[in-house]
Amino acid sequence: MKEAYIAAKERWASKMAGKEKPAVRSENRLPPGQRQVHNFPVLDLGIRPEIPLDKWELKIHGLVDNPVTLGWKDFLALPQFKDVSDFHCVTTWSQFDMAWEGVAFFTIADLVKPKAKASHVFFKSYDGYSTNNPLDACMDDDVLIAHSWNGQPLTQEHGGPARVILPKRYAWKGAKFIREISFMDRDILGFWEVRGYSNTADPWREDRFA
Ligand SMILES: Nc1nc2c(c(=O)[nH]1)N[C@H]1C(S)=C(S)[C@@H](COP(=O)(O)O)O[C@H]1N2
Ligand SMILES: [Mo]
Repeated sequence: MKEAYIAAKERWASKMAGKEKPAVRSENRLPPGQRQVHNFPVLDLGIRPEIPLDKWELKIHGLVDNPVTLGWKDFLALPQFKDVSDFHCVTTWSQFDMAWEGVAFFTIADLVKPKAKASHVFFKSYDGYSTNNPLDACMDDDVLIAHSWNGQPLTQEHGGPARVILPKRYAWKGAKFIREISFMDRDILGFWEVRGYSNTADPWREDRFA
């Protein structure tokens, strides 16, 4: 696990330095049971909260040495990260080459300094949504809190001001309208996870439902 972490952090560092070559993507990018779309469907709970940027806050706390609450300017002042990844929704659509910009999860972790016993992360959103992930899954080179997509600020329907992107999991594992990130020493289930969705959510193994 330590080796996987170091390898991921190395890949991330080379992306941050702008040294990453264009990603060589496999021929077989479509996970089983998925179909490629070229639009960007919207999936939400029917609530699209309106959060003025001067009221927006991201609280990051729990088992960390340095809990913080970021305002919008604080968030934009953190090192910025751009990455391109594929997006897989459990309702069987996938979209390739999504260009995200925001703050890498590695940067968030370096800022708050998770304690050794932190093993899971719980995400809460402004629309009442929540989701959970193992810390290891968050510490990958393609995980970020995005404020822009394809060069434009995230629209409200797609989770603006900011949303979590976790490309290696089904998209419900990435919270739109992100409000709070809690580091924990146990796993608690989020909105869809308590409603029968898989907790692992790996598109390549079709972990759709628990
Ligand atoms: N806050 C919040 N985040 C959310 C959701 C939601 O309803 N509320 N839906 C999830 C689901 S099921 C998917 S597929 C993606 C959809 O993102 P999109 O609407 O930008 O396509 O967001 C995920 N994150
Ligand atoms: Mo979804």
